[in-house]
Amino acid sequence: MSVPATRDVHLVGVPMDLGAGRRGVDMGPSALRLARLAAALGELGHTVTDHGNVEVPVAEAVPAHEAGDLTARFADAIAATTRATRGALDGVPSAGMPIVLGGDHAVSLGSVAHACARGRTGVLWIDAHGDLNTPSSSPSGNVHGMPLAHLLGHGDARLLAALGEAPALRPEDVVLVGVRSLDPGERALAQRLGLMILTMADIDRRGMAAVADEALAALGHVERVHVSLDADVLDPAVAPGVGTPVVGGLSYREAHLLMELIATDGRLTGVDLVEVNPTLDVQNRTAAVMVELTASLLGKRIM
Ligand SMILES: [Mn+2]
Repeated sequence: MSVPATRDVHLVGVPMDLGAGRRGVDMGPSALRLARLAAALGELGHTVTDHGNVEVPVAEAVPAHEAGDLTARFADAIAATTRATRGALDGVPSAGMPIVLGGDHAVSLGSVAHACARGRTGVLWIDAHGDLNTPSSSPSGNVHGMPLAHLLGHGDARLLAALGEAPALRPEDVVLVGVRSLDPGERALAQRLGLMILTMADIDRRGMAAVADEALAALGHVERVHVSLDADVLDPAVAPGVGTPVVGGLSYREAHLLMELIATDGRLTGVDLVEVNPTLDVQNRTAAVMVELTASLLGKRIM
């Protein structure tokens, strides 16, 4: 089994909770740093540079009319943060591996757009949800339920403009893994685009090893693979510190196996660690699990 060479890892925090329905996920970058993310990767031989945090508007300081846009709450502020995130990632050398610390999943608007601008990139969206709503389909107006739809070119014009010049992500360049909660509009968009969604039922029936192989094979046509890891893909018993928990998620071992198989594949070019909410967590357990999974993703092995 091949193990990836040591990498030049770059941490970029995006302390944003504007896309989430529940506050506190803006403390995610701190929780991940406190859980010794840099040290865990350093112990594997990687060099780690921490770029600090992108500046993100505070919800209370955003004009009330924008916060009250019930179809895409805080869209202007999230668009600005998307641009700022892309700008911060420009500081990562092209051979480096960015790890974006969220923040709610809307931080991936910036990270995935940036990855795609550097070259055609396959995305593994590892999540309990589809994040495929648009302002017209979203039941909540919370943008953290919409980033993947926007990256695919569908949704709010302000958010789409913030993704930059890179062409939208192609449907065949995305695989969702671990999904167990889709809104009707999300299911319709996924079917219209022909997205590959590997659900918890697929993992139950065929096992994680087969599902991971299937996901990576579906992205066999790209040289770059970006992992967008939402903590809520894990079972809430493993990762209680998330804003939108859904029962029946990945076990600790299933999640590690998925990370190990992605690492072995050798095409990983970037990672998002999102939706860790310390205010809902138990003694930083969720951040600790996310750090352990990141170590597996970057080559940690039992033997
Ligand atoms: Mn998500």
